[in-house]
Amino acid sequence: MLTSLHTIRIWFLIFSVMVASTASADLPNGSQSKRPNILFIIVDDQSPQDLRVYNPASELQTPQLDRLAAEGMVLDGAYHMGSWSGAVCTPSRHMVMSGRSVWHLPNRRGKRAQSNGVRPENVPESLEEFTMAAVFNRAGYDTMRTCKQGNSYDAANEQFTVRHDKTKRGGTAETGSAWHAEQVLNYLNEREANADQDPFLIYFGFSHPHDTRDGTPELLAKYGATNHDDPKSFPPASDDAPALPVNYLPEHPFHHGHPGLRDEENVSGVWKRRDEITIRNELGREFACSENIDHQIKRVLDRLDAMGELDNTYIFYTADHGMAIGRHGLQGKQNLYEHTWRVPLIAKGPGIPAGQRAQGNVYLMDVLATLCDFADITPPETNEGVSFRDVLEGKASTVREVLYGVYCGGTKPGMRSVRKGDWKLIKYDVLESTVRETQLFNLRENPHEFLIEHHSPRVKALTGIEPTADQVDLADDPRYADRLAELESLLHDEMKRLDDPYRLWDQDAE
Ligand SMILES: [Ca+2]
Ligand SMILES: [Ca+2]
Repeated sequence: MLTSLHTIRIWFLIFSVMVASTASADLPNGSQSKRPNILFIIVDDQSPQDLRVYNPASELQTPQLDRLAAEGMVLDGAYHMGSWSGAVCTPSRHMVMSGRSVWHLPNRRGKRAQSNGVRPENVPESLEEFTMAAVFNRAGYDTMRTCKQGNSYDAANEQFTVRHDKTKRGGTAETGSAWHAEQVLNYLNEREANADQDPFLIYFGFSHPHDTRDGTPELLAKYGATNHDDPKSFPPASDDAPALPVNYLPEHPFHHGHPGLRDEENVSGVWKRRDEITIRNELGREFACSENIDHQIKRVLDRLDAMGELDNTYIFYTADHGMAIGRHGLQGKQNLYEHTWRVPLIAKGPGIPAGQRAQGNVYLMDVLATLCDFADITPPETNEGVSFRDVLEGKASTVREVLYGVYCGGTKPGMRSVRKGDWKLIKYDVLESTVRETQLFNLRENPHEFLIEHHSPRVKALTGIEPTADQVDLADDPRYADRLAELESLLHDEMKRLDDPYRLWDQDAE
C-alpha cells in the first residue's frame, strides 16, 4: 500500500513538472502577458458587520478596504462552514489551505485519526502536499507567507518557500500588525533587488484583531478605548467608543453549550461582562486593531504600485471567521449567527469589475480553487471547493444554493445551521440534551437575526434600535411551518452529504 502510494506521488510530481514545462514552452519570449500575482490577505477574528463595506453605520474607518471594494467585488454571502473545535481558527485555516470541507480535514498535527468526529478515511494521506503553497510551488510560483502562529495548519504552512510566522498582538510597530507588513515589504524588496520575474503568491496574514486587542495609543484614543486588563473594574466610559452593535443583548437567551469556553468567559478586557461600557470599550479596541491593519495593507499596496505589479495582482481580503463582541449577548466566535458564521470577502484584480457586489454563497474552502482558476492551475484532486471566479467576474451571482454551518467544539452534537435563499435555520442540541432549540430567520426581513429579547424596553433603550414585529425568530410561527420543515430536511441532507458524524435530537439516525 505504502509503495503504491509512493509511486502515485512520484508520478504525480513528474506529471506536474511536465505540465509546468509545457506551459512555459507555450509562452513565446516576451510576447505573452505575465502570469498574475496573488496577494491573499487574511485577518484573525473579524465580523463583516465591523466593516462599512457591509455595515455603512459602522464607526470603523478602513479607507483601504473601502478603496479595494470600490475597485473590485464584495461578496455578501461568504461563510467559513464551521468547526469541530473551540479553536474555530484551526479548521477554518485548514479549509483555506486544502480546499476541503470541515469533516474531511486532518487535525492540527496533520493526523488523520482524531478525536473530533472526523473519520480517518475521509482525510487523504499527505494532504499537505496538495495544499495552497505546494500547488503553487509546483506551478512555478514563488510562495511567501507571514501570519500568526498556532491554531493553524502547520504542515500546509511549512510548504511556503519563504515563511515568517509570529503572533503579533501588541500595540507597537514591532509587536503588532506592522510587523507582518514588514515581512511582506522585505520580501518584495528582495525580489526587486534580485530582479525576480516569477509570479508570486503572498499569504499576508495578521494576528489581530483577535484578542488581546492591544491597539496603538493613537487609534485607541480615536475609538475611545483602553487596553483594560482588570476584570474587577470597568474601563473608563467614553463618548468616542463605538455604539453598541444593533443586535446587542446583555445575555444570550439560553446556554451556548460550551461550559468554560475561553472566548465567552476569559478574554482579557471582557471576561463574562456584557455591560454597555465593557462591550463598547472592547469594540473600540477591535476597531483600533482593524484600522491599523488597514494602514498596513496600504503600505504593501503602495509598494506593489511602485514596483509596477499592482495591476497584475489579484488581491483577496477575508477573515478566518466572524466575531460576536456583544452581539446576541455572546462574545466569541463559537456560534452560527451571521455576524460570526459569515466572513468579509473582497477581491480585486484583472477582469474583476469595479464597485460591484454579489451574493456568492461561497465558503473559505472555495478560495484554493478560485486562486488556481485565476492562475490557470488545475486544482489538486483532493480539492472539494468550487471556483467562484465567475461570480467575481460578474458572470454568475452564486456558486451554490444551500449553505451549511457547524459548531461542534463544546458539548455534542452542538449547533448546526443551514441557509437557502433568504431563509436560515439554526439548531442547538447541547448540554446532554437539556438545551434543544430551533431558530428560523428570514434574513431579508431580519438581517440581524433579532430575537424576542431584542424587543425588550431595556435592550431598546440601550441600542436605540426598534425592531419591527416580524423581526423575530419565526420557528414557532405556524405561518412558516412548511418553510421550517423544508430547512430541517435540507440540514439533514447536508449533514449526510458532508459526513457530519452527529445527528440532532429530532433527526433520523441515518
Ligand atoms: Ca480566528
Ligand atoms: Ca523566484
